[in-house]
Amino acid sequence: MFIALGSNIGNRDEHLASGRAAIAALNDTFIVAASDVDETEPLGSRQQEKYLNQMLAVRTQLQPAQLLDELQRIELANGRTRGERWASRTLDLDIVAYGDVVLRTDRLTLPHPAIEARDFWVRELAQLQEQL
Ligand code: A4P
Ligand code: MG
Repeated sequence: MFIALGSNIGNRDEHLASGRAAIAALNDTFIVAASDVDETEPLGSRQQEKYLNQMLAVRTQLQPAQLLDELQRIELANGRTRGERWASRTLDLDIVAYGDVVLRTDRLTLPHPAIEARDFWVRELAQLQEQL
């Protein structure tokens, strides 16, 4: 199971570290590998600060919807406000893939539709595969 972290406001390194710690603290959940932290140009046309992005390989007993609840709680605890889509954010946590699960509900699409479209995700996934 892979979780992508992104931050482009404030102390980005601290937001990622805090996200990693909160994920590691979830019940029956373990971070088994971490990619490098990448600094990336903001996607899309709007003016934004650069992002720090990172991906984690995680083992968890939580079901996808439960995991999404927890990730959204962690985002909020890290000062995330939900305005317009793709707005700047302190911490974004996306489930990139959950095993072989294919899902399309109002709340959750798996695998994440951008899994092959983002160069940095492809690079980070490759780094994780090497460690597993
Ligand atoms: N949702 C559906 N599927 C998933 C999933 N697999 N993982 C729903 C997580 N959430 C999922 O997300 C909107 C809704 O997507 C959630 O309520 C959830 O039910 P959000 O985090 O509130 O909004 P968002 O992040 O602005 O939208 P979205 O579509 O998740 O955008 P992305 O893909 O997160 O892109 N540029 C760089 N360089 N690096 C980035 O990381 N990220 C974004 C946002 C834009 N530009 C970026 C980056
Ligand atoms: Mg998101």
